[in-house]
Amino acid sequence: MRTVVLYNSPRDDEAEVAAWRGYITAYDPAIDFRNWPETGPVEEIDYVLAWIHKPGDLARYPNLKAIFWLGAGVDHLLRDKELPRQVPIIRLVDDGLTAGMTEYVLLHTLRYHRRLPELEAHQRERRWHKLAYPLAKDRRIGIMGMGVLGSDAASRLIGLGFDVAGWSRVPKQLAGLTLFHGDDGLTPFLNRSEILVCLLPLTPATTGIVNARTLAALPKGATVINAARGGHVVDVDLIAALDRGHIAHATLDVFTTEPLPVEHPFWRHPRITVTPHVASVTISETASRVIIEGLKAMRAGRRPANLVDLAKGY
Ligand code: NDP
Ligand code: OXD
Repeated sequence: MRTVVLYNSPRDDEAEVAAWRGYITAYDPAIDFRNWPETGPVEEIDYVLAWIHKPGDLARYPNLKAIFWLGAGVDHLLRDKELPRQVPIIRLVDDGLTAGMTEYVLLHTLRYHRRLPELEAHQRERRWHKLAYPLAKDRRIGIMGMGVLGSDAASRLIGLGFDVAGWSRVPKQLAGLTLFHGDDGLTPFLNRSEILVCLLPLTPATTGIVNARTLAALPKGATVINAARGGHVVDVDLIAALDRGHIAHATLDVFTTEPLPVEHPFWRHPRITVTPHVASVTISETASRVIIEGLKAMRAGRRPANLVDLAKGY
């Protein structure tokens, strides 16, 4: 029987769609690969590959067998009030995506560890001034979110000799890491985090988690890297903590409104680095392999990996 796959990522350009078409049809030339909004008869659609789709659209396909989400964070998808909740959702867990995020976390933690923002400020003043920095073993890094991305970044940082702690929802054990969990673990985790990295999913429980109270729990002079979702940060609280000098610098890749509006104060704050949601990007070359494994599992009646748990919200 014919399988119809609908690609539903309206922001992608033709080259990106063509790449996905190539990978999926190389796996099975009999797959009828369609690109939204050219859906054809909606009852023919078996699988959707989606990213930042038009809310409500996924309810239009009565015979949908699975939604393959082309990103790791499913918050946009779960905000869709018409999401067909009985359809399995498979999120993206892909070595390419993980490697990209780990590079971003290493780039910015090393930048803070070696005090690069201060050296850059000195360069602007033509000031030759050597700044001390601790050994990596004496630098405490805290990663909120010990999932696929957080644990990979943590293991690379441990490899460089850093003193790394992680915070998760439920207890876990990972070699070489100091681990905290749950509400009770949050304050002790923050108290020791000189460089805080947010790699949490955006859920009702984590929305606004980087706020006046949690920022105040970090050591004075701490730095913050948010590569998860803009909704994790209370923008005004972060700016207040920076302006007070409690937080030394922040690197933000994600924002409540994207693109970040031109008038937003983050753009021109002297101690904020803004990147345009590029901490890691989905690369079809590696991501398509994972999607194909998921398609194979679904077509063979097996349970695919990386199913989203709607009750947990990630
Ligand atoms: P995972 O689902 O693998 O990991 C999520 C982690 O967060 C888990 O350790 C989980 O705890 C923890 N967590 C969830 N809720 C809570 C809570 N209430 N309290 C404490 N810990 C909690 O996700 P990934 O690592 O794959 O991705 C993380 C996020 O990164 C994505 O959701 C996405 O938003 C963001 N992202 C951003 C990108 C970018 O370019 N900026 C690119 C890719 C992803 P537990 O282990 O106990 O379940
Ligand atoms: C993702 C993202 O969730 O790109 O994968 O933000």
